[in-house]
Amino acid sequence: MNGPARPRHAGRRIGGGIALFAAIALAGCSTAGATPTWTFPPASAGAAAAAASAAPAGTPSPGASGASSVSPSPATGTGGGGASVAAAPVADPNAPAYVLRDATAPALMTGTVHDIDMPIIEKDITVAKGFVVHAWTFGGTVPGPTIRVHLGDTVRIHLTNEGKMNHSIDFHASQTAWNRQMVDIAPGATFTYTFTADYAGVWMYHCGTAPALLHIANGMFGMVIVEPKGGLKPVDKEIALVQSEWYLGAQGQPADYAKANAAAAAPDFVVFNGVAFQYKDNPIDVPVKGRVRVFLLDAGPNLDSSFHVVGTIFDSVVKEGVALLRGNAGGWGSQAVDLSPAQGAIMEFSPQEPGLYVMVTHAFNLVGRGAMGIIQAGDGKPLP
Ligand SMILES: [Cu+2]
Repeated sequence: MNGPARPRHAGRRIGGGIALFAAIALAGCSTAGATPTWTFPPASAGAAAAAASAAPAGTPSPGASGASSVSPSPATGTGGGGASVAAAPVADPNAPAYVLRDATAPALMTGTVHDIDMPIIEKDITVAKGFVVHAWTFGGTVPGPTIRVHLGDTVRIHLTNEGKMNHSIDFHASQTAWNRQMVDIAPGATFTYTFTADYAGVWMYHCGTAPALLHIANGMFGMVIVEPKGGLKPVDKEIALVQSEWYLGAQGQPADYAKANAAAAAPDFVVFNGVAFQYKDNPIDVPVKGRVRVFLLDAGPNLDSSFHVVGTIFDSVVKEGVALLRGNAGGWGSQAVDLSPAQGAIMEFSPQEPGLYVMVTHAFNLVGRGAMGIIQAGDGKPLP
């Protein structure tokens, strides 16, 4: 379950997944109704401190990319500009453990018309061990819930702004006027954004309220998957990943606008699905020689992704509507898929032997900042 977005009809569940993830050696699982929520066990302060200090080599202290190395840019948008860069926080050993997000892609929604409740919620989220952001969210999670529909479906998103400031939403899968539907929603107000899924792909949605940079940097983004005509073929494992950056303010505060707005982006963390290194700590299980499909969105707000899975080759890639097809006559394959902010892709590969396959953005200055995870084929043990 990716978040508390509340579909209004049975069977139109958001963020549901297949049960393969159950095999992962996680320490804690609680259930709320029918939707499992995976979390780490509540760590004692000492354990949390140990975990924070045990971060892998290369894990940045936010101080390393903090105030001294970032020059705030002049304000070019509305609001927030020109502020000095916040003092970089240090890891808080008492910060709550992060909530693991199931990387399993949600199931295709049933039916052709979808009513989805998506409350806008401002809340504290642990984005890396020891670091808490007062995030602004769609549905209470960062990223917001992943929505997966058929080509041609009608999607109605019912938003209620439970926060303290204006927010809005912009679905890249839609074709609509900015000043009709991407409007500010005041605190306490509701708004329904309606679109038809006219084109297949992996699409971004995000808050567009000024400064949009800050609203995206503070967590307001998510993924829409529109399946192509005829649907996607079943595979053994589907993974949905959103790459994004965190530009930390003080502990427990929103992202730092001046830091996010710097011309030379220097994020504290670059993450898959909102949390640094969560899939390094909790590898994603796939079957040996099974087919694996990855839905990837680069939410930015600023940096590109170069997605690569060490030891595999993508035999099928659809990036922004351009396809490399499995079994093509020339025998072509792909090693890394480049996505600029707001671009999406679907990649497929098959791990050819048991063992561990590291997924990264191949911009290696960002790998040590959290954009790294492990895909485990079989029991993870390499062949002798
Ligand atoms: Cu917003």
